[in-house]
Amino acid sequence: MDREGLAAMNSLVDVQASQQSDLRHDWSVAEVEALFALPFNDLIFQAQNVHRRRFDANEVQMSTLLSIKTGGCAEDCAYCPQAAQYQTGVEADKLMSVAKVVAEAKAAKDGGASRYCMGAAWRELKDRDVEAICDIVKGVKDLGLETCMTLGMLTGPQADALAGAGLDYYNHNIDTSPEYYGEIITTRTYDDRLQTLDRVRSAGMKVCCGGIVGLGEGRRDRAGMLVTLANMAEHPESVPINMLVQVEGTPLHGTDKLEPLEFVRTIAVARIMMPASMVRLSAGRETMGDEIQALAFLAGANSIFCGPKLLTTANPTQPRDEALFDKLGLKPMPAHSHHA
Ligand code: SAM
Ligand code: DTB
Ligand code: SF4
Repeated sequence: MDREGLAAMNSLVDVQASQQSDLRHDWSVAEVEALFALPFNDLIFQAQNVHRRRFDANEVQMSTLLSIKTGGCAEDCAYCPQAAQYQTGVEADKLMSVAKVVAEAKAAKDGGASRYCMGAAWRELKDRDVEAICDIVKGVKDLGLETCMTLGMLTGPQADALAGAGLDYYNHNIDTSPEYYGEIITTRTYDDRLQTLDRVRSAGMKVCCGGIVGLGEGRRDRAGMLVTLANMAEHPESVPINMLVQVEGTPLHGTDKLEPLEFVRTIAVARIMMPASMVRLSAGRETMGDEIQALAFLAGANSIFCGPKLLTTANPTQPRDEALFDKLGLKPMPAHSHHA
């Protein structure tokens, strides 16, 4: 290598090293509350700066969701229309066939999705379903899509089996702060969640982990949730920030709505704390105006769920999202270019 080549290489190594060193894992809740309390313009400016160091600020990664096993869930998550004990009108269904899932995934790919996320309303994955789930992963991967699954709690060997089948991401949300968790779910603990996340990491899969705001939690809980995420040994590669979709029949239906600009602040703080992660403007877009979505992108969100349905509730249709992207000059992020 000539001298210029070596200099260029060294400066690249320096940039990479300085980018690594700005990934912190020692946040305190008080410090994060101080970020939340910044003047709005200062917070958004800081988040944009962090975002632009690693990402093209006009690119948004698109994932599509499919519920491969709907309803009848044994857990009591107070936000969830799929919990068996709430009367929400969601019918319990069996696990979808491999052929049906692959056909749905192909349609999503044709619609521009780069990642296919499949969710099951299970408390935990059962060993008897592992083979069918692995076949689904292989079928969707063969289409050239990235794969993500969310199936509830996993044992170590189950996580290894999913990784072996080629599953790229596992989604498992911590939902809220450790202090507020017991108000929302009583059938499992925060530690159960963290244990599954450890198993996903140990198996070598990428982690998709985030939470929900608008559950009636306080700002301190939003800060506490982000501290849990950012203080993990490695930041989750993907951080979905969901705005509660209020569903009639769930205990949280009728909860005071979160102020939309507080939602934008949560995205901005997540971006600042986890600069290299994909931050997803997740559930809740259906009832959000273009203005709040535009602010969320400005605050550093760079991923969305596209397609007319999340798991059981509505999401903006493709024409509506295309119109939004046109207005904002946004473009879909190409597959496999997501990691800063
Ligand atoms: N049963 C598995 C589990 O809970 O891990 C996977 C499916 S579960 C429906 C996936 C995630 O969706 C939950 O962790 C929660 O964060 C989110 N979610 C569920 N219902 C929601 C709602 N009404 N509004 C916003 N997010 C919701
Ligand atoms: C995530 O954080 N949000 C998605 C996905 N991961 C699985 C689910 C949102 C579900 C919203 C309610 C519903 O449609 O049932
Ligand atoms: Fe079940 Fe997941 Fe819904 Fe909780 S969020 S009730 S675990 S489907």
